[in-house]
Amino acid sequence: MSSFVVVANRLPVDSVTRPDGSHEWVPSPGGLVTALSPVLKEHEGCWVGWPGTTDDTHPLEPFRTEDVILLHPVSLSATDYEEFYEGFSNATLWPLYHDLIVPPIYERTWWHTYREVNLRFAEHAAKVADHGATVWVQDYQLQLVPGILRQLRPDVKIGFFLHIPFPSADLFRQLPWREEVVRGLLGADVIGFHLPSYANNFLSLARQVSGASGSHTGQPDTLTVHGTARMRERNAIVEAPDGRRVHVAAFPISIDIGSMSQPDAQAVADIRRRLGNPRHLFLGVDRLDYTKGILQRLEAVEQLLESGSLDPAETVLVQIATPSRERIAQYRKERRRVEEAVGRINGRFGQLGHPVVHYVHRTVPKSELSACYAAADVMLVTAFKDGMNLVAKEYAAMHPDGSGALVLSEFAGAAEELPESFLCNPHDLESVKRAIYNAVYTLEHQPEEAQRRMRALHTQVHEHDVQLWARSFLSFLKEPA
Ligand code: GDG
Repeated sequence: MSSFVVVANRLPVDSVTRPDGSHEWVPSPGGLVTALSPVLKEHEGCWVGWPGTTDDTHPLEPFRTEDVILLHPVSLSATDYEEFYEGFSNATLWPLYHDLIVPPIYERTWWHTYREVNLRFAEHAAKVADHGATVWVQDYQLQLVPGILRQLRPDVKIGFFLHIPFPSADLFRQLPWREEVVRGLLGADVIGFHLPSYANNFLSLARQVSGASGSHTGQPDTLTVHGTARMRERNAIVEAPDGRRVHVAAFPISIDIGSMSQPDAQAVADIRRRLGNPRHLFLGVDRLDYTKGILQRLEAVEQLLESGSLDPAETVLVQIATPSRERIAQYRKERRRVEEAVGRINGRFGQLGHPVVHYVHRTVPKSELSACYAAADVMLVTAFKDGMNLVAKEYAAMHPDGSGALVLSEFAGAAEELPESFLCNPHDLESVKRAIYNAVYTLEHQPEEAQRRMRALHTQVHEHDVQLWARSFLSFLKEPA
């Protein structure tokens, strides 16, 4: 039994098959794991999640990796994976929560599987949580867990954090199962979002979905949420149907800057040399997802090349597009469109031995990624909608000397914290082109201004790391202000 339990869709491990066919678990360190490791260690905590494989020949007993964190695997069948993960989580909730960049699919069988899988996660958490334990549930795949866990274990303290945006009430109301999702979330003691605006969206939704007086029919069509659900500064209180006070607050996530080592100057110079020492080196790093605006940034660069604002002989764009959710049709479509654009731009503007766009559709090692960040003159983050966007912060972390420039979408949560970037509206190609052009112009003609901006970005990220994020959430959960 543990006094601190993290519940997340994925366990922080990957299954790797050795050449002899046997398999081992290797840790997959991410910011969340690093931020939570000290707390997990201190409280002999554990992590409940899916190990990432639907192959049930693997034993699903609790295990530890080389690290000391105890992992409790929750199994998913191939059908669960299709309907809960690819279906409801990523073809219903993901597009709905990202403002309908593509149409969400509302499919009742997916919803039923989402409910079943959330029940399974909640039951696991209920089994391993000590009396009075703290349970921290993560993200959109598990929004019903707080509500179920509250019923199973009224003694535990429950926190929930949403890593993606929360849409405006008018969009969310499309969801046929909206009441259940809101009820699920209200099982928590604290519901955390990246930004006050997402929290406000949730609060006005809670008021709208609730109606004034609760359900007359016994059907869960109405939900009683009284009170003054209004964000004051960074937090607010909602009264849940059972009379509990639920705190709603904003905690902008960040990166583990301490674990990011600066690449040596040689590695950075090597990258630039391999790319032909371009005058302007642009970089994009994203999961290949339609929310990230990869195609639009390619088109913006293409038009700048076309108009002569950028010289193809002096320009290189490296686009790392990590494979993501490739069995979902919209992701395959996005990949096709991105790859067509890469081919077209290189066909139009590349020379033999000198493509303009270097496109990588693989996961690159962390050290190489850091070297790319450090080498790039201009980082392009042009998401149509993004909860936060850690890539923008990682780039700033790699430029302590004030070199480089960040082009950043207004629609990424990070824009709220990084106002010294070159902000753009990704829905307006002229705005993206302008931001790219301004970044290049400032670097070349106003180097002091460029340095001032990048230093401010670096300081912001340096002073607000992921450890601060985790500490703020957990201390608020312990003692809401
Ligand atoms: C969700 C929300 C929110 C990418 N390619 C490689 C690689 N990465 C790493 C980056 C970064 C992470 O993946 C991506 O994080 P983002 O925040 O940019 O985006 P999502 O994956 O959509 O994350 C987002 C986040 O949750 C946290 O709450 O900020 O808004 O959508 O760390 O470095 N890492 C390596 N190789 C790659 O090729 N090693």
